[in-house]
Amino acid sequence: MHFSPEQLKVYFIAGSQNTNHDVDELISIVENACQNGITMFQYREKDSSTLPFANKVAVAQKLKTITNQYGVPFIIDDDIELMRAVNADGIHVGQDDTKIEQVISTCSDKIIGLSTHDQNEVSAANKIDGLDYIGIGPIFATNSKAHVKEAIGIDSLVQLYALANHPAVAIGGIHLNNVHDVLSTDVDGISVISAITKTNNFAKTISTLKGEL
Ligand code: TZP
Ligand code: MG
Repeated sequence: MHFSPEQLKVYFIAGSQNTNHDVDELISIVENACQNGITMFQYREKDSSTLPFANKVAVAQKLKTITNQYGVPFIIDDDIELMRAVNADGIHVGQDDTKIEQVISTCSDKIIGLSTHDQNEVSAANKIDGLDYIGIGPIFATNSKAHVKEAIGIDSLVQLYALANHPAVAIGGIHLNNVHDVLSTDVDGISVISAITKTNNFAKTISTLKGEL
């Protein structure tokens, strides 16, 4: 799938660890999120995830069938083998994951994203050809990621986005009560886990994350 920065607008991330290891609930949430307007999805089995590879492939295939129906790009977190197994649209890696150089050289046909946290990481990302977008964060404190780095806040988001020469999505602790501050920056989009996995109103949550409400 061709990448365009508008796809970053509401970038939902989830894996079985975000639904108490209930895979059916994960699938149902992703379907609801697609129906209500997310623009990109990342399947992220990490942290306390216990799914064996074969199960990840089975879940990823189901999720990709759903996201395809809605034209939502399907991205895999840090697993080239899984990405290939289901012919996902892209791959996202963090600084301590599979090296971005390896991802670029082996996945040039895919959408490629990289997480960044500070000026050094954004400057280094600026020099990487073939990178489609960066994540900047965590913006606020979050419980959704193990070993998460310190929250950087809105002022640092503005500075890092100004420095960046790739489209960027803000991530970490973004909820309906603080998304307005993030939307007031120029950042291309908002990425969330719990704002969507824990919502009881998908339509309202996703519209608010888009800045429509
Ligand atoms: N990377 C940086 S913060 C984060 C990830 C995967 C977790 C975001 O989850 P939430 O629930 O939106 O804070
Ligand atoms: Mg990652």
